[in-house]
Amino acid sequence: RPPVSEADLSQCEREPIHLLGGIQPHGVLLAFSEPDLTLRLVSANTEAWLGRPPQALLGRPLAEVLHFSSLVLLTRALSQPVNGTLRLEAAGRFFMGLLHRSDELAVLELEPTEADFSEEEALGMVDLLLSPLARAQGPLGLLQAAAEAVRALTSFDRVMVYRFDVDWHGEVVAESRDEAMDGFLGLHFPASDIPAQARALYTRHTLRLIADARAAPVSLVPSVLPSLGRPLDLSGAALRSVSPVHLEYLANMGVGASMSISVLRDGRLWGLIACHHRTPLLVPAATRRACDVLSRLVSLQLAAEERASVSAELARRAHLQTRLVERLSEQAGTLPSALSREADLLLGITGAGGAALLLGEAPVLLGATPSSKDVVELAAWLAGQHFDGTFHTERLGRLHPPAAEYADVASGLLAVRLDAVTPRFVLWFRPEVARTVTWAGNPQKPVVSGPGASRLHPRASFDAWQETVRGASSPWTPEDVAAAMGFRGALVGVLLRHAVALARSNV
Ligand code: BLA
Repeated sequence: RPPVSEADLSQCEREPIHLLGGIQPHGVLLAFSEPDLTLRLVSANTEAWLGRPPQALLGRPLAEVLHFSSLVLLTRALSQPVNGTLRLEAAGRFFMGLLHRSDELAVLELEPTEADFSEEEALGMVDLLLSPLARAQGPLGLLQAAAEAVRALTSFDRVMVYRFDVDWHGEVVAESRDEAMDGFLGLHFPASDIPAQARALYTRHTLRLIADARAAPVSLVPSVLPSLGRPLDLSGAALRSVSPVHLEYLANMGVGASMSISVLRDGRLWGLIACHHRTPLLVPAATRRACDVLSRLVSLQLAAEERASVSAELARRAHLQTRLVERLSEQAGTLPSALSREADLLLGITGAGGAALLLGEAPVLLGATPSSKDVVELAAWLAGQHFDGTFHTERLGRLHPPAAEYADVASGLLAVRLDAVTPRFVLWFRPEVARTVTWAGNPQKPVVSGPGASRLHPRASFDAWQETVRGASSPWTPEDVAAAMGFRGALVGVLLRHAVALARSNV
């Protein structure tokens, strides 16, 4: 395989990965027309698996390949709306058959299979499938249990749960691995590692197995469909061959086999359960289905657990805010000094690293903030911005260039303005996220050289990710913004009471 060049890398998003015109060599593909069941396209490796070369099969009826009883099974499956896996006999051996339709052909993929699962094995599998759901343990505990269950089901050397962020970069949030494998837990990777068309495909087809990352692909015969002038669309084919760029990425990671199971939330790709093995690993079709079911169960449970943890978080913030307002009402002295005594509460309600209060007098700074002078200048700029109640950004430096100087403490800004007339604000700051993430891999590991290789190395990939998030904080969630609004309302109330008390004492 020729090395991947920088030019290939810049084409990443445009590579038509469903039209590469090849399959992985661990099975055979037969495409036939209906209802005549005549073979129209086959993979080039039929002789090895079925004893007849492609030219001897094309134009022939499928009945010449499949055992009669298997043909009956297949015909029945063709009339069903959902196509599962079929145990089929051909050329004197058993295969797992996977059936789907593409480009007006029925596509049958055959994978060699070992003996059927025993009833005990099948029940053991169900136990494993349900094991992550058994304990209520919060979203991260659930994902950790899911990684462990997939590893137990498949025997992969490393199983990770990879969660996408809003900008499609991702983070490894749970991991179960053989001790000899590098750990990736906590590492972030750029969005380009899994390009948009691959993510789209994983949304529709939720399991992807690369059984041998070093194996050469097998071509299809004919390579181009005469009616369409392009290769057969392999979007739905389990055997679909792999982009050479991704194969190089896997090689650089020392991965011999990989499997990814999509985790969807509300029909959207939330993350992947990503599995690695040092050597080739042919995960049987039944085990793959079990993993797919597990991932769907986990995603349902995750939605429930996340709802619970969001409401717990909202309750916690509401509690902090009540305490804060109580303290402010109790405490004598000016409001800013009362607020600065409650710095932890004030930062806690929005999850900020620092805050500034501009209530008319000199700014009061709490936690990690820009300098007083910078804060005054920032407030003057904010006073000229039109916003309704709150203003927030993860990249202040882009909107307000002087802020690039203090991106380390204030890449993120969440601001509330107390009223429309006076420029009084509460500002919350968040640091640049790149500073809050650490590389957990082995920095001594040699980086592979060659064109493209440096960007396709997970270590370099991490550096690239750090580049893309320079000047950005972690995002403000709707809960953070709601908490800021809530605090603004409470603060305005406290200010009013102070003003009334002041007016009374002056009478
Ligand atoms: C696919 N890239 C993937 C997949 C993963 C990753 C999980 C799914 C297929 C699989 O399971 O192997 C990326 N794997 C990771 C990441 C981690 C991991 C981030 O283990 C972190 C721990 N890849 C690149 C670049 C390109 C690229 C620069 O790094 C540009 C061409 C392409 N990645 C690429 C393509 C696929 C892919 C084309 C689709 C492969 C396919 O399904 O055919």
